Amino acid sequence: MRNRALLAYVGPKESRLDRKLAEFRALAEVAGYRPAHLVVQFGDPDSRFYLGKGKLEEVARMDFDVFIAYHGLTPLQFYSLRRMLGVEVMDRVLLILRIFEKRAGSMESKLQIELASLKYRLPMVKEYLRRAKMGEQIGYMGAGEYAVDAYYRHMMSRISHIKRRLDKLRESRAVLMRKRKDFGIPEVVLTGYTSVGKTTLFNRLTSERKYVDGKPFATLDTYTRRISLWGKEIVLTDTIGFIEDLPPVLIESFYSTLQEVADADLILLLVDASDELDEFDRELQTSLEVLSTLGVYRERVLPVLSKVDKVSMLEVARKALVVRRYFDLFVPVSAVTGFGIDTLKLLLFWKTPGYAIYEARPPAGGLVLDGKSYLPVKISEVRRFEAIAFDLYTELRRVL
Ligand SMILES: Nc1nc2c(ncn2[C@@H]2O[C@H](COP(=O)(O)OP(=O)(O)OP(=O)(O)O)[C@@H](O)[C@H]2O)c(=O)[nH]1
Ligand SMILES: [Mg+2]
Repeated sequence: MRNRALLAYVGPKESRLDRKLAEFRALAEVAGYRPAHLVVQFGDPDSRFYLGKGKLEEVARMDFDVFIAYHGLTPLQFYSLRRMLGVEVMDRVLLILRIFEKRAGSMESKLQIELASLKYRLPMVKEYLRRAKMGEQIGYMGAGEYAVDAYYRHMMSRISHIKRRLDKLRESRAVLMRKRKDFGIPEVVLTGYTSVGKTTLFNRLTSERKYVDGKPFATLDTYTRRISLWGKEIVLTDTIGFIEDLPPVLIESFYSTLQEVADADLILLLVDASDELDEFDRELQTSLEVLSTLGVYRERVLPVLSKVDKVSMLEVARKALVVRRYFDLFVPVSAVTGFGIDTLKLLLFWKTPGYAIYEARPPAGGLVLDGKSYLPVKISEVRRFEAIAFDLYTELRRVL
């Protein structure tokens, strides 16, 4: 198989570079490549070849089938590298798009990905066309000027066709969402960095068996399920994960689905409690940035510390301090052991609007939360229920 990849990074020396490169490598693997070489060069990327002259000569002697740059390449860089190296040239954006292409399930996400890919490749094709017009032998995908020109026009018409179809699909989804809102069913969405455990938690809360793995972008489609909490119906949605340095073209076309999701009543923001402290902080910040791009304000966000089974309580408390810089309230959970799930359910009940029930009875034998039993209580008023949820939460915070 011709899938040996050379991964190239040209940029500043930073403390978190190892992490970035590990994520880069994971992305390449998920896309189906075998990372054979990693070339790192500190400094500014070369405007023509991305790599500096010396490094480029070194690379030209290496054996690989595809060149993948960490940063987004300019049309000129694509063109020059391809001519120089004679292999397929990609960047991180195309890599992410390749993963999306492989994994997209629904018609809507397929169209969104194709749109993003067309938009991203358009300037490159333009560059080839410009050079062909100047009389250069371009050889884009083995084609001459006429074929590239035809391809360019095909891309343009495909873009407008996809846009129209997406508008229609979105309209029908918006109608569905308005209907749910009319019925007063609150909407809750799970968001957060890729691999934080959104789908695992979704499965736990809904008894679903959606696909989970430890690699980036396991989930691409938004899934929605209805759950019942002490008689109160809630619609829960699982979403695509965030990633650092998300290419704007992807935010634009793909995340418009998230935009609708962002209109939810409550947004659960998962952060992985088992990550190193600085990593944890970065993930929280990246997620908050994406959410603010989508126009989500913090009042509607409930932070969830995931995977707490992997670390000590002391460690969880350290992470909690970081979260408290941004939020007053948070809930630690483990979707694997079930720790904190009951508290999360109470908070979901408590923090979503449209209380429809005025009486809720805890299960016989009392309410069991995180392995502790609470006295059976009869709740005849929602306000009182809120107070209990709050007491339990305060108790948990005291323990932590
Ligand atoms: N120990 C532990 N592992 C967990 C927990 N939740 C999820 N995981 C693991 O973390 C990895 C990622 O889980 P997913 O649920 O796929 O994460 P996600 O946020 O949906 O990821 P994307 O869909 O890629 O954005 C998997 O290997 C899970 O088994 C948890 O509470 N504890
Ligand atoms: Mg997922």
